[in-house]
Amino acid sequence: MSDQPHLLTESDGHVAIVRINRPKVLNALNLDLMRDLAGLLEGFDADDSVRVILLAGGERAWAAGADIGDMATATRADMEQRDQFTQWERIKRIRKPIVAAVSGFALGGGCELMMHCDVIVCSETAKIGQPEINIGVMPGAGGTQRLTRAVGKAIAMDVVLSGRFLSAREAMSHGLVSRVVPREHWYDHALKIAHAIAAKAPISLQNAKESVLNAEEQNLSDGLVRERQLFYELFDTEDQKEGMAAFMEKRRPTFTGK
Ligand code: CO8
Repeated sequence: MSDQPHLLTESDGHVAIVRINRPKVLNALNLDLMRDLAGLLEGFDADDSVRVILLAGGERAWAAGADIGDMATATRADMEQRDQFTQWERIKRIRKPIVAAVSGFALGGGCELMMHCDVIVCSETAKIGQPEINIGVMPGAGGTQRLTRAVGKAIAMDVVLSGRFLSAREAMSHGLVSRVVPREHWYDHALKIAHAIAAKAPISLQNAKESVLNAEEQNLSDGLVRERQLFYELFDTEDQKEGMAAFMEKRRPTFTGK
């Protein structure tokens, strides 16, 4: 583990692990943490030995939102001056798959951070919501947009306007999370899934991630055009040759990321 106190890092084969570590405030996301998180993720994105990033919280909280202490007395000008959403944009641009290991509270900015991840593995204990309405504000790091795209207007309005929490099962049934796993195995399961993804061809993973994310931003025709380009690109890779040869030869492929 590294010595960045609010973020712990570890590497496990091709999986880089980041754990949010502010348990006393339920992993509230302060400005320094978000800046450091963006920097760490960019470092892993540029590191050829890393194929997948696992982003985990603690057992009681993935993250209970932005740090309210940072914002309680802020003016509009203070908030604009901080330009904190730059960090979120940096996280949005990470090309490698990010697996979220979520247990306990994923609220406000915590839910928004979870939605920046690609595969969301959730303990059955998870409580997910956008409760900013209870403290006189509203989601600001993509909550109204990504939540609505994920679950549709009816549920998004309910969650955002009432501030109620979704259980893991509800979140799963609405398409907000990828998998719900037993509480005692939430972390191990997420790590296992990260390793399973890390065994795939790295360039395929990145192209596929880009293409799926395009579906949130582009219209169908543009998304299909880009998908085709990304698909063709993969035929320039050694891993495509290896993957298809391995299939024909009835053996497991060995992917090198080339
Ligand atoms: N910020 C700062 N401290 C927090 C936060 C938070 N978001 N959440 C919890 N804490 C602290 C509590 O103040 C408490 O500290 P202390 O022990 O010193 O009193 C400690 O964590 C434990 O919390 P509770 O005692 O409240 O624990 P409970 O089990 O009773 O309640 C809850 C758990 C329900 C999660 C409750 O703590 C809660 O409601 N937290 C706030 C949730 C919230 O409103 N989140 C949204 C915040 S605003 C936001 O995220 C906006 C994002 C927009 C942009 C992002 C920019 C970075």
